[in-house]
Amino acid sequence: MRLIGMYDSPFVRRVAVTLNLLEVPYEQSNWSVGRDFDRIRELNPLGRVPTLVLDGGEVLVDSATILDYLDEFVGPQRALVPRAGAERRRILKLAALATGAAEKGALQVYETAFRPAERRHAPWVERCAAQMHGTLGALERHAREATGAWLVGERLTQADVSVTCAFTYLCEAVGAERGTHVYPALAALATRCEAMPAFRAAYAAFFVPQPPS
Ligand SMILES: N[C@@H](CCC(=O)N[C@@H](CS)C(=O)NCC(=O)O)C(=O)O
Repeated sequence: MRLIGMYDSPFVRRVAVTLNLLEVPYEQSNWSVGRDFDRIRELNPLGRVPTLVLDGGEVLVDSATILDYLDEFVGPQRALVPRAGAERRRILKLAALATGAAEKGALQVYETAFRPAERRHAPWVERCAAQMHGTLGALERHAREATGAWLVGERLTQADVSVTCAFTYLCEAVGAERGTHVYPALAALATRCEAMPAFRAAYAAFFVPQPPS
């Protein structure tokens, strides 16, 4: 398998961490959505990462679709999301909230990376920031109230992976958390996860995307 995209993207990273946790071998093409826009579009008409190229040449797009495939690939005993039931719904909801918050963070980054200063619209950025913080607040409450060893139950799931990848990105790229006091339960989860080899092997410091020249 070949994973297209850089590890400073929370969407690419949750796929890479999942591949590592599930011990699925893969190659990474460290392509940037700015610099390598054209060749990403040859594989994925959206010009987005992550894009996953399977060994037979089939191309999968969008991190949620890719993660669903990886769970199917390793089978239900090792999957990071159960096939059915209340735990599945809770994990998918937390993962969707986390990636939604990451999308709102990315929109704030793009406003400065891709839009000229005179075209920026402060109310739009404020709206994105409010959505991001509202969602991080909801995730923080969930993390505080979790009764098991992890966000959902006693084993690490896709909720922990996605929340950690989104939270680390939002702290580094958008300054979502100024010190551990704002979202302490999320910070504790991220510290725990980021110490794991599967996360460490798929980390890159955030790099501001450059528009194609
Ligand atoms: N919903 C998508 C979001 C992926 C996404 O937004 N990726 C960013 C990189 S962080 C990207 O490709 N941005 C370039 C663009 O949308 O033009 C997913 O989960 O895979």
